[in-house]
Amino acid sequence: MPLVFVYGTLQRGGRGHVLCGLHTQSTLGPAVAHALDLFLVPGVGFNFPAAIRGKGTVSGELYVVDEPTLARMAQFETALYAPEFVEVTTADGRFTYVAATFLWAREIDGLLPAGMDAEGRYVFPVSTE
Ligand code: PCA
Repeated sequence: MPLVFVYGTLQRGGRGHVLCGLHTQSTLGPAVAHALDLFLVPGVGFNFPAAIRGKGTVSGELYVVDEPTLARMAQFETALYAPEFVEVTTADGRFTYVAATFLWAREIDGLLPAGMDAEGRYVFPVSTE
């Protein structure tokens, strides 16, 4: 079954998490994705995150999902994002995998750089969205 890294609204507590049924799927827990940069797309009342290939590390969560869940996630992300493979390491640093993730598929002109946590990893905090 597909391994999927989520870093935005699909994270636990985010708007898309239960909607897509991710709460019913197995998780490998918190993880970081490599060689990405993270921006914020300004929205009405909230910003949403946009990761692209880059030099940074992005904090998120890793899931093993079934095909129906993956299909719901792709539908939720719309054509603004495209599924691509990235290297992801579990937060405990023990395991590195290649996982699918939804990268921003549009221009980044006008987007804001996302914030970082104490370890210098880009982070989109779902609790404050
Ligand atoms: N949803 C996807 C990509 C960005 C977003 O807000 C995610 O959580 O990984």
